[in-house]
Amino acid sequence: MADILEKIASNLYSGKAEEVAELVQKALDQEMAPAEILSGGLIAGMDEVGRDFKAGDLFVPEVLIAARAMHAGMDVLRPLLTESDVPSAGKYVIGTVQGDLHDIGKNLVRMMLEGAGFEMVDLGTDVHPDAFVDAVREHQPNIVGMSALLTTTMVNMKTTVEALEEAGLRDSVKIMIGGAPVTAAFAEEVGADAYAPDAASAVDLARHLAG
Ligand code: B12
Repeated sequence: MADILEKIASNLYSGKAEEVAELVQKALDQEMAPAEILSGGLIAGMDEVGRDFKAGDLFVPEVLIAARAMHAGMDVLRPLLTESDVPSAGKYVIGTVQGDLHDIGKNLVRMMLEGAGFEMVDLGTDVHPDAFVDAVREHQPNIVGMSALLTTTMVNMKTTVEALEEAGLRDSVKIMIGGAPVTAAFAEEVGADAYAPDAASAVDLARHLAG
């Protein structure tokens, strides 16, 4: 069992998208739980990519190819993570903040929230504060979620909170933030309502905030 997770991780590391998708399907056929495949295979592989990228052993093109393989694996899991007949748990607008192109974590959070019954509006990456404001005005969500992976773009979470305040919309939504460099203390500092360290706790938190 663990062997297949290692294979998923190592194929993801090498950017073999087709193989990753096939292995994820194989793990599912062996009745492995989607959450286990996600954390023990896909996320474990991406963690290794992150470590070697940081150490200078991998470069942006390799990381991009690994990210594509991660998405291929996530595509296989998506129907299972989002399969549910539960009534809407609320509306949720999500996006990666301005200047930031990282979307793997955001997409995972979106998938898990979809699975928990939230109606998701995904604004994508590099989202300008005004685009968050427009989306809140248009969709009137219960919650807005922002993702940032760079220390240089985290500040745009504050800018977005301020833009919502200026538009008179701050009190109409709860704001959740996340991403590797983000902390609970930072959430407080920028005036967000909450922080979640991963997709599973994002679901618990969203249920709590929307309830
Ligand atoms: C993949 C990757 C890329 C890919 C992104 C592809 C894509 N489609 O996303 C590419 C190659 C494009 C890239 C580019 C760059 N990257 Co990059 N990248 C990474 C890497 C290796 C993995 C990130 C990832 O996907 N992790 C896996 C996911 C599942 O984890 P996650 O994002 O943290 O998400 C989880 C939680 O944080 C949380 N969460 C996330 N979002 C949200 C939102 C909400 C609302 C909530 C509640 C929770 C939540 O839940 C998620 C699931 O559990 C990291 C290293 C790392 N270990 O983080 C570097 C890293 C983030 N990148 C880094 C850098 C420097 C860059 C570049 C500047 C490199 C360059 N010189 O060009 C560019 C910047 C581009 C830009 N403008 O954004 C640095 C950032 C350093 C810093 N202190 O700011 C890192 C940390 C690598 C490093 N150690 O040096 N990168």
